[in-house]
Amino acid sequence: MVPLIPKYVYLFKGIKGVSVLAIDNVATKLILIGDGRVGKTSLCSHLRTKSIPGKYNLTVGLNIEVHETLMTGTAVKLVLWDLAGQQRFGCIRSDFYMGARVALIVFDVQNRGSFFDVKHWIRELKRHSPNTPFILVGNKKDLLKREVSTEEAKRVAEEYSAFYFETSALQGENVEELFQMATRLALQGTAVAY
Ligand SMILES: Nc1nc2c(ncn2[C@@H]2O[C@H](COP(=O)(O)OP(=O)(O)O)[C@@H](O)[C@H]2O)c(=O)[nH]1
Ligand SMILES: [Mg+2]
Repeated sequence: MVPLIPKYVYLFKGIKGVSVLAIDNVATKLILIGDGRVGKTSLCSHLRTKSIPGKYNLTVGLNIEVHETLMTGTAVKLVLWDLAGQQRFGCIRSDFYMGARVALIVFDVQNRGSFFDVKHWIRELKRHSPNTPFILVGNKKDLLKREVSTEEAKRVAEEYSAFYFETSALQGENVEELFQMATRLALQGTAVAY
């Protein structure tokens, strides 16, 4: 009986391997936009330990990372497009927006200017990719000296029928929930059950 055990395990691994391959091609593009230093890269970093190594492309000033997640049993590759520099709205190439299934528009709750610029980022997203849904993200919620209240940010999100999340990329608060919701939005209208 002993030699049968490794054989059985091998067969089981084989079946598992096939099923993983079958669902492996569910990939979806997420972009992060917002002023510099609001925490876009930090939000991605929080997911990094669970991510497979992504591509770092200096030429176009982009960090592209792949984060694997599960949506009710289906493996999904969330491809995160994060600008490597401190680009301003109006300066970003249109191929950055192309094919984006969901966008995170991030501001810093301690920086009123970054909240003010949210409207410009929304306009830019609508211009390049009018059908891409977005989530408004107020980051650095761990900081006590706020310049933007939750109510105020919620009102802007409601204006565009968007979700609003408050996160702390530093402490990891609400980050997992944010990306789960983003994945849900990204997969809307695809054949994947979630
Ligand atoms: N207190 C606090 N600092 C943060 C948070 N997220 C990012 N930071 C800090 O803000 C700075 C800019 O973050 P970064 O992720 O590079 O911003 P990006 O330019 O939007 O990608 C860094 O010094 C981070 O450590 C947060 O949630 N709370
Ligand atoms: Mg960055």
